[in-house]
Amino acid sequence: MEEIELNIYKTFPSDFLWGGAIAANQTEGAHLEDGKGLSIVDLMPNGLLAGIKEDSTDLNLYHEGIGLYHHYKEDVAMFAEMGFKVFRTSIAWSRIFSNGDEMSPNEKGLEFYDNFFDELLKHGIEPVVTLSHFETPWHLVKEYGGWKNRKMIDFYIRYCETVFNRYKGKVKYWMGFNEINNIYTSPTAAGGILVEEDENCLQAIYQASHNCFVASALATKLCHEIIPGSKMGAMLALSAVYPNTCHPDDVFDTYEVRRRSLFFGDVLLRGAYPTYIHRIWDENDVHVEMEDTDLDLIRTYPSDYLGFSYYRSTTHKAGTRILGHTGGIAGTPNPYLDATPWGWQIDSKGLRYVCNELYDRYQKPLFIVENGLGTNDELKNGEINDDYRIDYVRSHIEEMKEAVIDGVELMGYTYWGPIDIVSAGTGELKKRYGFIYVDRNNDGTGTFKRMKKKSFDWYKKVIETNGEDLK
Ligand code: P53
Repeated sequence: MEEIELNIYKTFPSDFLWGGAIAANQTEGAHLEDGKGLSIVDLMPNGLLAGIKEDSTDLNLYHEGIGLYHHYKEDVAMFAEMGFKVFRTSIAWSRIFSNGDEMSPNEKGLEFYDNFFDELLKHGIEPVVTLSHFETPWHLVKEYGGWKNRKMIDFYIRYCETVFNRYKGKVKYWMGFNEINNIYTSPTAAGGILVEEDENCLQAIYQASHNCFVASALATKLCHEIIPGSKMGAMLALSAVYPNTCHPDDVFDTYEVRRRSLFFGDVLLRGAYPTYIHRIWDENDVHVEMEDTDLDLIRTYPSDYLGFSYYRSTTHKAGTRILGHTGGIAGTPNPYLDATPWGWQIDSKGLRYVCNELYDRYQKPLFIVENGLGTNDELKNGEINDDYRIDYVRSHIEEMKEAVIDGVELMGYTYWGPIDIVSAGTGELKKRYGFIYVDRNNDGTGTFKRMKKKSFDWYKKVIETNGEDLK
């Protein structure tokens, strides 16, 4: 009998990728600087949940972000001090192709990421790059209808080819589309489309998704060809969803809600449309246009790993499903959990649950690329004692370790917002995630000065001990 080699871990593997994660649009600022064009968030002053407001005069905090475009050396030095092995950020597509449909890239934009990635590598930090993080160039949405239009595949692939060639010696880990499954609730941010009042919303969503799946397959192919040994990940929002009660209707409806998210993983990781989607399409009059070779491409070039965000759990009551409309799944209160001031229920056990659920389903490596606590921080005598943040991260890392012992293949953990950033959901700065405080406020005041919070040294020790010392 052949001997089977078992990967049995009692704790995190020694090459576990500890680090932090941000997105270009929530941090860089430098609005329209060095040839950057408009991206969708530039027209979302109140965040993605409020959506596009074309003529709004409201303050848009994304325009200045936390000034990372000019502060990145100082910031990278602080990430290095915490011992980050990896750092996840996105490339702002509209810095490379300002409108999105140009034939040649903007050299200034390319130079910025060369410098940024070099700075990370100089400190021994490997970049992990999201290609599209709620950052579709506005021109492509307005003029072409965004991802509803198949032409987007060509624009996206031109952008991918440009950055793969440019950064091939610097970046090995990539992700195609941030939280693509959020297209149901945030079609513009996650799917780069505008849904008209009189339009069949699900038709638009599934057509755009299909175009993204083809683009992802082509990008994965290109990535492997241009950068040998590289890994292309899918990226989904996969916080946990529980049934509101043990009533079979709640249980089954919750399963259906979850499936709507896992659908994206099913296509991107297993390389095929699952059978259950046909009933959904049929009942909603959805007809997805495909070209002959699309399904072949999707099958031949699946994603290499699954990156996902996990913040909380929600509970779901049968009949309250509002997929396909902005606003999201509100959920019912869970009496067993505490919530943040933003109503996000804190549930570390849910992370172990989700890791097991996803690994059972896909048997591909998982990468927790977002997890963190966004809340108010109070500055007292020049200090921030964010023990609540330490508690949050500690309990999630404990459950992550359990998942590793359960047998889940976990590549790494990048804490979301290791430095305070502008929130994606609500476009504000008051909802802080950082181990590093940034002096910048909702009303646009502040010096952009950086300062360590108590959690900074704590996270440094966690990485130093490979997740052993969580005290
Ligand atoms: P914020 C919910 C709502 C909006 C964006 O969110 C979200 C989610 C969580 O699934 O997605 C991610 O900033 C996103 C990040 C974002 C983070 O969650 O509203 O990938 O860009 O910042 C946290 O607190």
